[in-house]
Amino acid sequence: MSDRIVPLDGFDWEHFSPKDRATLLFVFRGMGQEREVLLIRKKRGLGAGKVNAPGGKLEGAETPLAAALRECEEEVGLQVEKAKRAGELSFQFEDGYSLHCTVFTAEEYEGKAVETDEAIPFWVPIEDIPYDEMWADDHLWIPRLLAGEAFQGFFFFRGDELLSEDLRCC
Ligand code: 8DG
Repeated sequence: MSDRIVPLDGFDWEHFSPKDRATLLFVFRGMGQEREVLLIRKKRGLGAGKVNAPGGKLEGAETPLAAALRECEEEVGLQVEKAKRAGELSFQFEDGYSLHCTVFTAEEYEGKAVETDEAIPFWVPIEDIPYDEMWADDHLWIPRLLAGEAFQGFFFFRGDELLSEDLRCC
C-alpha cells in the first residue's frame, strides 16, 4: 500500500498490505472478581496519551510473539515467557498508513511492572477497563478477548476517528 489518500468507500481489505506489523500483550492476574489486566498510559509513539496494553512494532525478522514479549519487558519491565495468540487487527488510516497487529494474552509473568520512558503501567479490574481513554475500536474486540473468543478486526481511521469497523469471529 503506498502512502496516498485511501478512499473509505469500497476499501479492499482482501488486498490489505500493512506498512508496519505490531503486537499487543494483555497480561492478566487473579481470578473471578479479583481478575485484573495490566494496561499502560502510553507516553510516546502512535497512540501517545492513550491507555493501551504493552506492545509495539516488530523489529527485523522478529516473530510477533517475540516482539510482544520484548515490548512488554521494554515498556514496563515485566518478563513474560508464554503468551497465547488471541486475535488479529488490521488498521487502515485514511492518509495511507496501515498497520497489522497480533494480539496476545498471558497469565504468567515475572517481576513487577514499572514506569519507563515509554509507559506508565497500572493494573485494573477487567470491569473497569477505561475504554473512553483507549483507541476507538478497543471496546469492540476487548470483550471478545476477555471471553476467550478469537477475533479478527478491520478498522478504518481518520486520525483518531474510527470511520468504519468490521469485527469477525475466526
Ligand atoms: P516506535 O518504534 O514507533 O517508537 O514505537 P513502537 O513501540 O515500536 O511502536 P508503537 O508506536 O508503540 O506501535 C503502535 C502500537 O499501538 C502497537 O502496539 C499497536 C497499537 N495500536 C495501534 N492502533 C491501535 C488500536 O486501535 N487499538 C489498540 N489497542 N492498539 C493500537 O497502532
